[in-house]
Amino acid sequence: MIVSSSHIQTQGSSVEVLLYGATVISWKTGTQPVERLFVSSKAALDGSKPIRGGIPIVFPCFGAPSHPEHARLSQHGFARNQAWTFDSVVTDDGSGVSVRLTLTPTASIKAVYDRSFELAYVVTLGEDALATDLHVKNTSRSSVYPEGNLEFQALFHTYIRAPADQVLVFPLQNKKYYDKTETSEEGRNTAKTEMRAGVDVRTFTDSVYEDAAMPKYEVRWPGCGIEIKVEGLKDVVVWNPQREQAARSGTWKGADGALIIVTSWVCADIHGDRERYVCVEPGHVRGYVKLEPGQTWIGRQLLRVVMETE
Ligand code: TA6
Repeated sequence: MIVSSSHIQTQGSSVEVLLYGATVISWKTGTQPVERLFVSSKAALDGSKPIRGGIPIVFPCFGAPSHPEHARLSQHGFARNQAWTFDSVVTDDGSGVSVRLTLTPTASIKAVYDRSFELAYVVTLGEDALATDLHVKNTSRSSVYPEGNLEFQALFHTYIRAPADQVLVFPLQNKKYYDKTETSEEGRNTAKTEMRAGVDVRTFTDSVYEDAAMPKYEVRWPGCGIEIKVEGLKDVVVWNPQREQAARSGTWKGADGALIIVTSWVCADIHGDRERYVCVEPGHVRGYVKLEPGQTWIGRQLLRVVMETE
Protein backbone atom coordinates (compact mmCIF):
# COMPACT_ATOMS: atom_id res chain seq x y z
CA MET A 1 0.00 0.00 0.00
CA ILE A 2 3.01 2.25 0.32
CA VAL A 3 2.65 4.76 -2.52
CA SER A 4 6.09 6.18 -2.08
CA SER A 5 8.24 7.96 0.39
CA SER A 6 9.48 11.46 0.71
CA HIS A 7 13.21 11.84 1.18
CA ILE A 8 14.79 15.18 1.98
CA GLN A 9 18.47 15.87 2.57
CA THR A 10 20.35 18.89 3.81
CA GLN A 11 24.02 19.24 4.83
CA GLY A 12 24.52 15.48 5.25
CA SER A 13 21.36 15.06 7.30
CA SER A 14 18.40 13.23 5.81
CA VAL A 15 14.94 12.04 6.71
CA GLU A 16 12.69 9.49 5.03
CA VAL A 17 8.94 9.57 5.53
CA LEU A 18 6.69 6.83 4.18
CA LEU A 19 3.25 7.86 2.99
CA TYR A 20 2.05 4.74 4.81
CA GLY A 21 1.13 6.07 8.22
CA ALA A 22 3.19 9.23 7.45
CA THR A 23 5.82 7.20 9.30
CA VAL A 24 9.30 8.67 9.58
CA ILE A 25 11.49 5.58 9.14
CA SER A 26 14.91 7.20 9.02
CA TRP A 27 16.61 10.30 10.40
CA LYS A 28 20.35 10.59 9.78
CA THR A 29 22.64 13.39 10.94
CA GLY A 30 26.26 14.37 10.81
CA THR A 31 28.97 13.87 8.26
CA GLN A 32 29.03 10.08 8.58
CA PRO A 33 25.87 10.26 8.60
CA VAL A 34 24.52 8.37 11.66
CA GLU A 35 21.04 6.84 11.87
CA ARG A 36 19.24 8.21 14.95
CA LEU A 37 16.03 6.20 14.85
CA PHE A 38 15.39 2.49 15.26
CA VAL A 39 13.30 0.26 13.00
CA SER A 40 12.88 -3.37 14.05
CA SER A 41 14.33 -6.08 11.85
CA LYS A 42 10.83 -7.58 12.18
CA ALA A 43 9.10 -4.42 10.89
CA ALA A 44 6.90 -4.79 7.79
CA LEU A 45 7.56 -1.90 5.36
CA ASP A 46 5.06 -3.09 2.75
CA GLY A 47 2.00 -1.39 4.27
CA SER A 48 0.67 -4.67 5.58
CA LYS A 49 0.76 -3.54 9.22
CA PRO A 50 1.89 -0.62 11.40
CA ILE A 51 5.64 -0.11 11.35
CA ARG A 52 7.55 -1.18 14.44
CA GLY A 53 10.02 1.64 14.50
CA GLY A 54 10.75 5.17 13.39
CA ILE A 55 8.03 7.62 14.49
CA PRO A 56 4.54 6.10 14.15
CA ILE A 57 1.71 8.61 14.69
CA VAL A 58 -0.83 7.58 17.33
CA PHE A 59 -4.29 9.12 16.69
CA PRO A 60 -7.17 9.35 17.74
CA CYS A 61 -6.63 6.90 20.60
CA PHE A 62 -3.60 5.72 22.56
CA GLY A 63 -3.43 2.03 23.43
CA ALA A 64 -6.69 0.09 23.56
CA PRO A 65 -9.62 2.44 22.74
CA SER A 66 -11.55 3.66 25.79
CA HIS A 67 -13.68 6.51 24.38
CA PRO A 68 -17.15 5.54 23.03
CA GLU A 69 -16.34 7.21 19.68
CA HIS A 70 -13.26 5.01 19.36
CA ALA A 71 -14.96 1.71 20.12
CA ARG A 72 -14.39 0.28 16.63
CA LEU A 73 -10.73 1.33 16.36
CA SER A 74 -7.66 -0.83 16.84
CA GLN A 75 -4.81 -0.19 19.28
CA HIS A 76 -3.26 3.27 18.80
CA GLY A 77 -5.92 4.30 16.27
CA PHE A 78 -5.79 4.47 12.48
CA ALA A 79 -3.32 7.29 11.61
CA ARG A 80 -0.33 4.93 11.55
CA ASN A 81 -1.85 2.45 9.10
CA GLN A 82 -3.43 4.73 6.50
CA ALA A 83 -1.96 6.01 3.23
CA TRP A 84 -1.42 9.74 3.74
CA THR A 85 -1.32 12.25 0.88
CA PHE A 86 1.85 14.13 -0.02
CA ASP A 87 0.84 17.80 0.04
CA SER A 88 3.92 19.98 -0.47
CA VAL A 89 7.56 20.72 0.23
CA VAL A 90 7.97 23.90 2.23
CA THR A 91 11.47 25.38 2.17
CA ASP A 92 11.63 27.85 4.97
CA ASP A 93 14.27 30.48 5.80
CA GLY A 94 17.20 28.11 5.39
CA SER A 95 16.91 26.65 8.89
CA GLY A 96 15.44 23.52 7.41
CA VAL A 97 13.29 21.87 4.76
CA SER A 98 9.76 20.68 5.47
CA VAL A 99 7.39 18.24 3.86
CA ARG A 100 3.65 18.37 4.53
CA LEU A 101 1.36 15.34 4.42
CA THR A 102 -2.39 15.23 5.02
CA LEU A 103 -5.03 12.69 6.00
CA THR A 104 -8.81 13.13 5.78
CA PRO A 105 -11.56 10.55 6.37
CA THR A 106 -11.34 7.82 3.73
CA ALA A 107 -13.98 5.14 3.23
CA SER A 108 -12.00 2.73 5.40
CA ILE A 109 -11.75 5.33 8.16
CA LYS A 110 -15.44 6.30 7.91
CA ALA A 111 -16.32 2.62 8.34
CA VAL A 112 -14.96 2.71 11.90
CA TYR A 113 -14.91 6.42 12.84
CA ASP A 114 -17.62 8.95 12.08
CA ARG A 115 -16.03 12.24 13.01
CA SER A 116 -15.05 15.08 10.61
CA PHE A 117 -11.37 15.96 10.81
CA GLU A 118 -8.28 16.91 8.80
CA LEU A 119 -4.78 15.92 9.84
CA ALA A 120 -1.71 17.72 8.55
CA TYR A 121 1.74 16.42 9.43
CA VAL A 122 4.75 18.65 8.86
CA VAL A 123 8.21 17.07 9.08
CA THR A 124 11.08 19.57 9.17
CA LEU A 125 14.73 18.59 8.76
CA GLY A 126 17.41 20.89 10.14
CA GLU A 127 21.15 20.34 10.30
CA ASP A 128 21.13 18.24 13.49
CA ALA A 129 17.43 18.44 14.24
CA LEU A 130 14.12 16.92 13.20
CA ALA A 131 10.72 18.41 14.00
CA THR A 132 7.37 16.66 13.64
CA ASP A 133 4.21 18.75 13.96
CA LEU A 134 0.74 17.19 13.98
CA HIS A 135 -2.13 19.57 13.19
CA VAL A 136 -5.61 18.27 14.00
CA LYS A 137 -8.56 20.31 12.71
CA ASN A 138 -12.18 19.68 13.60
CA THR A 139 -13.87 20.20 10.23
CA SER A 140 -17.35 19.41 11.53
CA ARG A 141 -19.92 21.96 10.41
CA SER A 142 -22.35 20.86 13.07
CA SER A 143 -23.42 23.63 15.36
CA VAL A 144 -25.15 21.03 17.46
CA TYR A 145 -23.17 20.51 20.66
CA PRO A 146 -21.60 18.00 21.37
CA GLU A 147 -22.01 16.08 18.10
CA GLY A 148 -19.66 18.51 16.40
CA ASN A 149 -16.96 18.16 19.05
CA LEU A 150 -13.82 16.12 18.33
CA GLU A 151 -12.26 14.29 21.30
CA PHE A 152 -8.95 12.52 20.70
CA GLN A 153 -5.55 11.45 21.99
CA ALA A 154 -2.34 11.91 20.02
CA LEU A 155 1.26 10.77 20.49
CA PHE A 156 4.53 10.48 18.59
CA HIS A 157 5.64 6.88 19.18
CA THR A 158 9.35 7.71 18.71
CA TYR A 159 11.85 4.82 18.62
CA ILE A 160 15.27 6.26 19.48
CA ARG A 161 18.26 4.11 18.52
CA ALA A 162 20.20 3.63 21.77
CA PRO A 163 21.69 0.83 23.91
CA ALA A 164 18.73 -0.19 26.11
CA ASP A 165 21.05 -1.35 28.90
CA GLN A 166 22.73 2.06 29.21
CA VAL A 167 20.24 4.73 28.14
CA LEU A 168 18.63 7.09 30.67
CA VAL A 169 15.72 9.51 30.22
CA PHE A 170 15.68 12.85 32.09
CA PRO A 171 14.07 14.74 33.83
CA LEU A 172 11.18 12.67 35.15
CA GLN A 173 12.01 12.61 38.88
CA ASN A 174 8.98 13.35 41.09
CA LYS A 175 6.63 13.04 38.11
CA LYS A 176 3.39 11.05 38.49
CA TYR A 177 3.19 7.99 36.25
CA TYR A 178 1.13 4.88 35.56
CA ASP A 179 2.97 1.55 35.27
CA LYS A 180 1.45 -0.57 32.50
CA THR A 181 3.69 -3.50 33.41
CA GLU A 182 1.58 -4.09 36.52
CA THR A 183 -0.25 -7.41 36.17
CA SER A 184 -3.52 -6.16 37.70
CA GLU A 185 -5.95 -3.54 36.38
CA GLU A 186 -5.87 -1.88 39.78
CA GLY A 187 -2.06 -1.77 39.70
CA ARG A 188 -2.07 -0.24 36.21
CA ASN A 189 -4.53 2.43 37.33
CA THR A 190 -2.67 3.37 40.51
CA ALA A 191 -0.48 6.47 40.20
CA LYS A 192 3.17 6.15 41.26
CA THR A 193 5.82 8.80 41.75
CA GLU A 194 9.09 8.54 39.82
CA MET A 195 11.92 8.51 42.33
CA ARG A 196 14.82 8.12 39.88
CA ALA A 197 16.76 11.08 38.50
CA GLY A 198 17.32 9.16 35.23
CA VAL A 199 14.79 6.55 34.04
CA ASP A 200 16.35 3.38 32.63
CA VAL A 201 14.79 0.59 30.52
CA ARG A 202 17.02 -2.27 31.60
CA THR A 203 13.87 -4.20 32.51
CA PHE A 204 10.43 -4.36 30.91
CA THR A 205 9.27 -0.72 31.07
CA ASP A 206 5.95 0.78 30.00
CA SER A 207 5.40 4.00 31.98
CA VAL A 208 2.89 6.76 31.18
CA TYR A 209 4.00 10.04 32.83
CA GLU A 210 1.03 12.37 33.22
CA ASP A 211 1.43 16.14 32.97
CA ALA A 212 5.18 15.75 32.71
CA ALA A 213 4.88 18.76 30.35
CA MET A 214 8.60 19.41 30.35
CA PRO A 215 9.89 21.96 27.85
CA LYS A 216 12.41 19.29 26.97
CA TYR A 217 13.50 15.72 27.75
CA GLU A 218 17.02 14.36 27.38
CA VAL A 219 17.79 10.82 26.29
CA ARG A 220 21.40 10.09 27.18
CA TRP A 221 23.84 7.20 26.98
CA PRO A 222 27.64 7.08 27.00
CA GLY A 223 28.85 9.17 24.09
CA CYS A 224 25.55 10.55 22.88
CA GLY A 225 22.38 12.40 23.75
CA ILE A 226 19.14 13.29 22.02
CA GLU A 227 17.12 16.28 23.26
CA ILE A 228 13.36 16.27 22.72
CA LYS A 229 11.59 19.63 23.01
CA VAL A 230 7.80 19.45 23.05
CA GLU A 231 4.88 21.83 22.59
CA GLY A 232 1.24 20.97 23.21
CA LEU A 233 2.05 17.48 24.52
CA LYS A 234 1.50 17.26 28.28
CA ASP A 235 2.32 13.57 28.78
CA VAL A 236 5.19 11.27 27.85
CA VAL A 237 5.54 7.47 27.64
CA VAL A 238 8.79 5.55 28.18
CA TRP A 239 8.73 2.00 26.79
CA ASN A 240 10.93 -0.92 26.05
CA PRO A 241 9.43 -4.42 26.13
CA GLN A 242 12.69 -6.16 27.00
CA ARG A 243 11.60 -9.69 27.69
CA GLU A 244 7.94 -9.04 28.40
CA GLN A 245 7.32 -11.20 31.42
CA ALA A 246 3.90 -12.50 32.03
CA ALA A 247 3.73 -14.04 35.48
CA ARG A 248 1.07 -16.71 35.68
CA SER A 249 0.66 -17.57 39.27
CA GLY A 250 -2.07 -18.60 41.61
CA THR A 251 -3.28 -21.22 44.03
CA TRP A 252 -5.77 -23.87 43.06
CA LYS A 253 -7.33 -26.70 45.05
CA GLY A 254 -6.58 -30.09 43.53
CA ALA A 255 -9.19 -32.83 43.10
CA ASP A 256 -8.02 -34.50 46.31
CA GLY A 257 -8.32 -31.20 48.18
CA ALA A 258 -4.56 -30.61 48.15
CA LEU A 259 -3.53 -27.07 47.34
CA ILE A 260 -1.72 -26.61 44.05
CA ILE A 261 0.41 -23.48 43.87
CA VAL A 262 1.53 -22.52 40.39
CA THR A 263 3.98 -19.82 39.51
CA SER A 264 5.38 -19.72 36.03
CA TRP A 265 7.25 -17.03 34.17
CA VAL A 266 6.76 -16.74 30.47
CA CYS A 267 9.41 -14.71 28.66
CA ALA A 268 8.63 -13.56 25.17
CA ASP A 269 10.92 -11.63 22.87
CA ILE A 270 7.93 -10.68 20.75
CA HIS A 271 9.33 -7.41 19.49
CA GLY A 272 12.87 -8.30 18.52
CA ASP A 273 15.98 -6.11 18.82
CA ARG A 274 14.75 -4.94 22.21
CA GLU A 275 18.27 -4.12 23.31
CA ARG A 276 18.77 -1.44 20.64
CA TYR A 277 16.20 1.23 21.37
CA VAL A 278 14.17 3.22 23.84
CA CYS A 279 10.75 4.64 23.01
CA VAL A 280 10.29 8.17 24.38
CA GLU A 281 6.82 9.18 23.27
CA PRO A 282 5.50 12.71 23.81
CA GLY A 283 1.72 12.89 23.60
CA HIS A 284 -1.63 13.85 25.04
CA VAL A 285 -2.79 10.43 26.25
CA ARG A 286 -4.23 10.90 29.74
CA GLY A 287 -7.68 12.36 29.04
CA TYR A 288 -8.67 13.80 25.66
CA VAL A 289 -8.04 16.91 23.61
CA LYS A 290 -11.46 18.49 22.94
CA LEU A 291 -11.93 20.57 19.78
CA GLU A 292 -15.10 22.46 18.85
CA PRO A 293 -16.04 22.76 15.17
CA GLY A 294 -13.46 24.81 13.28
CA GLN A 295 -10.77 24.61 15.99
CA THR A 296 -7.24 23.27 15.36
CA TRP A 297 -4.79 21.64 17.80
CA ILE A 298 -1.03 21.35 17.21
CA GLY A 299 1.35 18.95 18.94
CA ARG A 300 5.06 19.28 18.24
CA GLN A 301 8.32 17.50 19.05
CA LEU A 302 11.79 18.76 18.11
CA LEU A 303 14.55 16.15 18.25
CA ARG A 304 18.15 17.37 18.34
CA VAL A 305 21.47 15.57 18.71
CA VAL A 306 23.05 17.45 21.61
CA MET A 307 26.12 15.47 22.47
CA GLU A 308 28.29 13.04 20.63
CA THR A 309 31.85 11.99 21.16
CA GLU A 310 33.43 10.69 17.97
O1 TA6 B 1 3.68 3.17 23.92
C1 TA6 B 1 3.87 1.95 24.59
C2 TA6 B 1 2.81 0.97 24.09
O2 TA6 B 1 1.52 1.45 24.35
C3 TA6 B 1 3.09 -0.39 24.72
O3 TA6 B 1 2.09 -0.71 25.67
C4 TA6 B 1 3.11 -1.35 23.52
O4 TA6 B 1 1.80 -1.79 23.23
C5 TA6 B 1 3.67 -0.40 22.45
O5 TA6 B 1 2.93 0.80 22.66
C6 TA6 B 1 3.64 -0.92 21.04
O6 TA6 B 1 2.32 -1.01 20.60
P1 TA6 B 1 2.09 -1.71 19.14
O7 TA6 B 1 0.62 -1.61 18.90
O8 TA6 B 1 2.91 -0.92 18.15
O9 TA6 B 1 2.62 -3.11 19.30
